[in-house]
Amino acid sequence: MRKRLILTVCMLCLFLVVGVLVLRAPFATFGIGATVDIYPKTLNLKSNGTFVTAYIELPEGYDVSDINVTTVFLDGTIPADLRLWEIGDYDKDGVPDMMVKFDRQAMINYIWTFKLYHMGIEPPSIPKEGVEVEFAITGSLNTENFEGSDTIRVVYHG
Ligand SMILES: [Ca+2]
Repeated sequence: MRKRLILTVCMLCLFLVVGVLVLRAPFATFGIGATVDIYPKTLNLKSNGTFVTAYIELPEGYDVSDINVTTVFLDGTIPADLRLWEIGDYDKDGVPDMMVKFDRQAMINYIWTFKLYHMGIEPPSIPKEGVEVEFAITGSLNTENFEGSDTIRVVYHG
């Protein structure tokens, strides 16, 4: 009788723990909604530029200078350059933003391999007007994560 009671209590605890984990999961992965602006708005896959720039703004109550730049990634794959970040207000809207830079050639390789390939586009078949590609930028500040995304046009001109 006692054994059954203990077993029941254990089962209830297990359901509780699993329930909490399931409910928490979506919040844990989503994090703070950031506003992200990626430049250039049109990226030529044949260009020899060095960097792609992104500006990150956080909602009220969060400070971009708390962002740990070593945690900032484009699509969870390409790390932000650790030397070239800067806090400013590029769009002059009174909300501070963090500028980060990503290696352009690494990004171009990533676009061919993981973006266009999955859209069924291969080098010769990229449309003349280009394609819209969305990128997510994620990172953390203190103990929280943020995530934001932006869409840019990708072209392939000689
Ligand atoms: Ca701003």
